[in-house]
Amino acid sequence: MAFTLPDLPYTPASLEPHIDARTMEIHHDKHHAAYVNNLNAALQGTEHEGKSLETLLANISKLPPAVRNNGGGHWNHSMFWEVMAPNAGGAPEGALGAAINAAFGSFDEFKKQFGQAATTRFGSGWAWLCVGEDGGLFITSTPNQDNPLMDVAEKPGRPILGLDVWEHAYYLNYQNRRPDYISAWWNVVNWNEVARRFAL
Ligand code: MN3
Repeated sequence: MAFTLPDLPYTPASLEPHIDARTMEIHHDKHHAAYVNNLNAALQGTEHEGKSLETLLANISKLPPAVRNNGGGHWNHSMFWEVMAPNAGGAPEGALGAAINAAFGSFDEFKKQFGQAATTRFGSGWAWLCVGEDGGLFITSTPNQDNPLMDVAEKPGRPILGLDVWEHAYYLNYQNRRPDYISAWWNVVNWNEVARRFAL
């Protein structure tokens, strides 16, 4: 069973003005599609064909770079579309809100630390909110298309929120202003989906 490109769960224009339609179209239809196609090509005819993406990521140190880059790219973007939504933003409530307060002191402090991780990730990569082995939350960032599910991760964990800080995610509208993109992105975070992932 080859991997397939998931549909965007909303129209490309629906995250405007925070993320523009053209960026969403190119990001999903070209970049994410390329990760899926290249991942399938890298696995075709190998003993790893048919394995779950999570299994591949957990053993990524033993797999070729094409699987790491494109398998990470496929997992990361599949999550990214889902943790955003139109008319979203605000602050998480319930168990997730409480866990964020417990880990970071307050929601504002969490946003500050997450924004810092996203801003200071040099070059291309991702910022993550993860659940650790002890069930507590932590923030980390990874280069390129790596993620905390990979056995090569500096800080392994289960990501429940991820922010793409590759230039392709924001350059058309924000050019070099990554911090402006990060500030705007909070307005489209789908906390219901993050809470669902937290509860898994
Ligand atoms: Mn991307």
